Amino acid sequence: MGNKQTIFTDEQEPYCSLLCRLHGRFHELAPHLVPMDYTDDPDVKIPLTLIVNMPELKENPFRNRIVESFSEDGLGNLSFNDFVDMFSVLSEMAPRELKAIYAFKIYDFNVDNYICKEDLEKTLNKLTKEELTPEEVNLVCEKAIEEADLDGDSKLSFADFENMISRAPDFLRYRTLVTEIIDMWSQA
Ligand SMILES: [Ca+2]
Ligand SMILES: [Ca+2]
Repeated sequence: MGNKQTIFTDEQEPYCSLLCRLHGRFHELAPHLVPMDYTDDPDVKIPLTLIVNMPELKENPFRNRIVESFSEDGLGNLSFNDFVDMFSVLSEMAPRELKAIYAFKIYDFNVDNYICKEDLEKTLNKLTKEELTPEEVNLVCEKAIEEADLDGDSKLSFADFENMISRAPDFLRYRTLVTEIIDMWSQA
């Protein structure tokens, strides 16, 4: 599981029954791949194509990026540990900081550890269901980077991204970009 954080904050439900329930969901997705007995921690992974059709994800415009971001093999396949991590972070109760870390990964489409203008354009187009003209998208993304880019390299590191989130209330008229980044998780 590497050093990824797995945080259960759903106090309504005991840890064990939550884990059992998630295992049940994992098994249901691919009964032919996933054994019921997990005592030996079998090396089983479920492909992205099966995961993205789950009710929690199938309406989410970022479903593929979400699954890829939690996939330790980077190919979109999820082990049970990856699957548990994904549900922990998607949980309404997950700390904002942890959501921000994964939001950054998700919007970093080309996985270079920066959010550049192209990443931001893809993000905005998905969030607004392509209702904005290309000129509007261009303007918003340019302005967002200009305002959040602390070190002036014209792309957003995680520190810049945190800066963008903290400035959300002033974030042009498209503050929704940032609030939705956070809110979409709790709706997932
Ligand atoms: Ca990037
Ligand atoms: Ca920067």
